Amino acid sequence: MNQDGAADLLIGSPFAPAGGQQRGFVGLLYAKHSIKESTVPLTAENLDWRVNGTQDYEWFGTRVLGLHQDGMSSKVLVGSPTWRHCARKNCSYSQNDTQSVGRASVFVPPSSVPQEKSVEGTSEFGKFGQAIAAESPSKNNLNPNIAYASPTAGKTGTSRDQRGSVVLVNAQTGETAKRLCGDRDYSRFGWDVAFADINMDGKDELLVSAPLRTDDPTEELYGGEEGHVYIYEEGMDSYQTTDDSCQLAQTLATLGTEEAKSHFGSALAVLRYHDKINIIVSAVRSSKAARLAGAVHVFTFSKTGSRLP
Ligand SMILES: [Ca+2]
Repeated sequence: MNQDGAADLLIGSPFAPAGGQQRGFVGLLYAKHSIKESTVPLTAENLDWRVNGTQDYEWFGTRVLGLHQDGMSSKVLVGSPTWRHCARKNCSYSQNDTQSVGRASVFVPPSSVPQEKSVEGTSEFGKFGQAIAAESPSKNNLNPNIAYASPTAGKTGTSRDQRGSVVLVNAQTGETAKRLCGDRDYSRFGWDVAFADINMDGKDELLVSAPLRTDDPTEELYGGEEGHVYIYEEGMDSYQTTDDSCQLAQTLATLGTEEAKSHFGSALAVLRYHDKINIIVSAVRSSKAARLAGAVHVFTFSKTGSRLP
């Protein structure tokens, strides 16, 4: 975060009281020799930088992301998925509040004042900012996007179908490039998001998980909640659906297992190793090994072809 070549530690603690009720906080611990040479008991007092949430139950720090660009100070993006639009000026509880809209705030440590206007969700109970990912800038891509997910958002601001949506926002201009939506009610599209250059063409692909997505509309006959992970190419073809503000897009590939109720896509991680990229997908309710034991699936992609171990 301070660009000295040693990786620092960013921590989110979304349920911490932080001066109220479950406001949450984020903290930053810089890598330094004093830590390397001894065992440091890590408590909130050790943090070099800390910012608290400002609204009760906003869960500030559910997602924390460091953002680095050449020649610029590193930024910290913080998601508060249960942040609400207050109806009252002093933000005390009101029945007219819009609940769990969610928002993402931007900080540049060591300052603890938000650097830019926060980005907010548009859907009541949409939980904007539950997952955030940033495309890596490259020679081929000087205008990286940030993906903000609202996994319980409806197709429109008022619908309650919980399809979920992901908004792609240009990191430089703040303009919205696309709003992708789940294709089926209650699929929780955007539960997690990640960027990774899977086809090794120098540009990141977007990964979006939908852990409750099922191919069985009855959720009784053969499936239910098996979950999918969608992979989209940058510059994907997308099309507007007729009755809403969402877009559906052509996928490069879809990952999944057939296991019902496994919630494939509960979390995503990307691990680069030499010339390979590993996409790690958890299925927290998998019963393959033992009842509800959970499973982690690793998909390895390389230039010479991909395989499914
Ligand atoms: Ca690529």
